[in-house]
Formats: sequence, C-alpha cells, structure tokens
Amino acid sequence: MRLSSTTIASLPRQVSRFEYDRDAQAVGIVHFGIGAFHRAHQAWYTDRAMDAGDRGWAITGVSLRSPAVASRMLPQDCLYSVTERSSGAASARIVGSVRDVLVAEAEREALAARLAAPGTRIVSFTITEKGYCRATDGSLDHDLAGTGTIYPLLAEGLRRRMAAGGTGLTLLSCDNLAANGRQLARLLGDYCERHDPALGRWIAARCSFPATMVDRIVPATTPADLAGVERLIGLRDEAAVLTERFSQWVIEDRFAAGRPRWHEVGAQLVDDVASYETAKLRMLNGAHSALAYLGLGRGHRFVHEAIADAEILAIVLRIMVDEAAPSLEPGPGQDLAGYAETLLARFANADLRHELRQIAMDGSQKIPQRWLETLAFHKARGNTCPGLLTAMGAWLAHLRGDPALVSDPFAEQARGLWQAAGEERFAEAMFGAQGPFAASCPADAFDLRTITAALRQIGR
Ligand code: CS2
Repeated sequence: MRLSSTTIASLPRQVSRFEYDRDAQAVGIVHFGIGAFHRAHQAWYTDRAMDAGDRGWAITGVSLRSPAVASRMLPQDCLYSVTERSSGAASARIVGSVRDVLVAEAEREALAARLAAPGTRIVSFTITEKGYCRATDGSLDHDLAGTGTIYPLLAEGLRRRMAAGGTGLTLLSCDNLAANGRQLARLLGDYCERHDPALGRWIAARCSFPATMVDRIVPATTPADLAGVERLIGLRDEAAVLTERFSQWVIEDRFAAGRPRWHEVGAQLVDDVASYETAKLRMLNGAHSALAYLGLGRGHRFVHEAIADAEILAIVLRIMVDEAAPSLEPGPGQDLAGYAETLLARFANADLRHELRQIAMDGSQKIPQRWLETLAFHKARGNTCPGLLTAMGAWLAHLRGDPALVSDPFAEQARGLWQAAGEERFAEAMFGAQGPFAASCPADAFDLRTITAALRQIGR
C-alpha cells in the first residue's frame, strides 16, 4: 500500500508525524528544486515549525527539469518520510509541509500565478551550484540563463506580481555557494538588467536575499533504501529520503515579508552567516570533494570507506585542520577544532552509504568556493597547501579518467585541455594564469609541480 493522506492513519505509532490540519494551511513558500536535500532539510524544518503552532507556510515545490519527483509525490498527496540513520538505528517522520509540485516548463502559467499570489512570501532554492548559470569567473552566463532555468521563470512571476501592485518577497538561496544570498541578488539583477530593468529595480527595492548556511548529508535514495523504508513504516513511499540525525540551518534574519518560526525548531537566525557558511564550505564541503576524488582514485565507493583509508584521512585532516581552518575567522562561540571532529564522525557514518560519485559531480562549480578560496588565502601569506594541491591532482585524474564517470558541465572543455596539454601541462592549463580558474586563484610553479606529481601518482 502506498503512503497518502488516506493511508497515513495506518502508520505504526513509532513513526512520528505532524498534527496540524494540513488542508487548512495556505501556501507561503515556492521552492525551486524539490529534490532529496530540500525534502530532508527546509521542508522538514517547515513541517516541524507548523507542528509547533506556526500556520500558513505550506510549500509549492518546483521541479526545474524532470517530472520524476512530481510523479513520485503527487500520487502520495505530496506526503513523504524522512528517515534518520545512524549506529544501526533508523527513525522515520512523515512530513506534511509540501502541498503540491509543479514541473516548471510544463506548468509555467501555474507557476507564474503562484509566484504572483499575495500569500507567497518566500521563494527558496536548492538548485545546485550549476543552477545559477555562472561562468567560471562567477558572472552570469547569459547564454545559459535561458529556458529551463530559474531566471525567466522568476522574471515572469515577479513581473506579474509587480504589475498587480503586490508586495515584495524573500528570495532565499539554500545552495552551497559563498555568500549565496548576495550572489543570487547579483545574478538575478544582471539578468533583469538585460531583459527587464524596471523589474530589476522593483526587485532591488522590495525583495530581500538573506544568506543561509544549510547542512545535512542526504545521499541519493536507492531502490534498497525504498525497500528498507517500506519495512520501517509499513507503507510504500516513493519519495522517501534518508539522512543523518545531524542538521544545521543558519539564516540571516532579513525577510521582506515574514518567515516561519524556524528558530523554534532548531534553525539559527543570525545577523551574519558568513563565518558559518565559509567554515562549512571550506571544511565540510572541501573535505567532501577531496574524499570524492581521492577516494574514487583509490577504488572506494562510499564516503565512510574513503575516510577509513589512512592515506586519505591524513590528507583530509590536513585540508580541514591545517589549511581550511586557519583561513577562517570564527564567529563568537564557533569552535573549528570541535567542528572538524564532528565532521570526521559524520563522514564515518557507514549507515549513510553516501556515494563518492554523488559528491564528485559538477566539480568545476564546487571547487572555487571549496578549495581555491583557501588556497588564495594562504598564497597571499606565502604559505603552501599540500593537502589541497594533492586533492587538485586527484580532481584532474578524475576529469582525465573514464568519461562515463565524469558528470560536469565543464567535462568536455577539461578533456580538450587535457588532450592539448598532456599530463605534464594539464595542471597549468587548468589552474595557471591563463586557465579557466585563474580568477579564483592562479597557481604558481610550485603548486603546478605538486598538482602534477599528485596527478601522476593517482593516475597510475
Ligand atoms: C556534498 C554536499 O554533494 C556534495 O557536493 O558535499 O551535498 C554535502 O553533502 C552537503 O552540503 C552537506 O550539508
């Protein structure tokens, strides 16, 4: 039997669930990118905030590309379970905050109407790094920012809102970009500048773009996971997500038209998220990408296997503790040594079965904020970063390897650079002063030699 609003009553008592009247909740949030991460994170916080007494923050989820999530969620009345797994134990909660799912291109009209609706007060995003359509220097790539991306869809809906004399709203980026709120404001501003400057002015005057740091490890759900959830909850849930117990959400408290009481269910509302965001990007995500490329290079499949490999552990510790942490300015009460310890324990969670391939995806979009900013910091002070340089070599080995295993919008260009430059000069072609990443951090001769040595060793 499938999970739905009819069958929910038959769930075993140990499966926790919301108690609010779901049908009575108005939609307050439109969320772009209704994938596993959003379902295990922001939608889960919003569900618990409504359960704690807040009202009227139901979510319209938007799929930008495939109708797959809609076809999993709609037959279940958009109900789904979040299962937390650690130390062999699993506990599930049914989440009721998602009201409906729209498939963007097929339902443009409904989406524009929802964005313009007076009840919509927050538009949030988990569209991955590449969803923002940035060129390697970080500017908006106008050729990419067309049909199928957030830009024309937002412009259409917000234009309608503006024309109807509607209020401004909050645009909340929940992706792993440095200063994600500011970047979204800038990129959307650039888009409007070209296509509709009056709308750009309306957005700048009426809307806000708080920065956020989001954190929860959410591996892609597998068929075996779905079978496990079915055993746990007694119902088939095609939209189930599995995650760790840990979860963190730090949000800049600058909302144009109100927000759910997320702070009552564990989110931290602060004046400035920068210190949390940078620590997370450089330490957690930086270590993750290193684990992915070093781990795959050494034949591992999962994060917990890679972190148990002593050689990889040594490099990851170096990156987190000796390279990333000293590049950060901790905020009040932020303990970076403790943070590194917690991260190691989270990476070691074997119940998560987090595939390295999932993290290895889209490296070109991730590496500038995860690695190159740390490298640039140390370079300015005359320090070297052997851990990061080794990881960069591992990334090059990955890009040069079996094309079927490389998923990255930059893959073809990287392959072209590799074919033209050969092993000896591939590092220079990528990270040297003329390379595509020069704006983030041009590597010097020492760096290039170290990266090349790592590439040689890993590629053997
Ligand atoms: C990972 C992140 O796939 C990746 O690149 O590094 O998705 C990571 O699991 C999350 O940011 C954790 O909060």
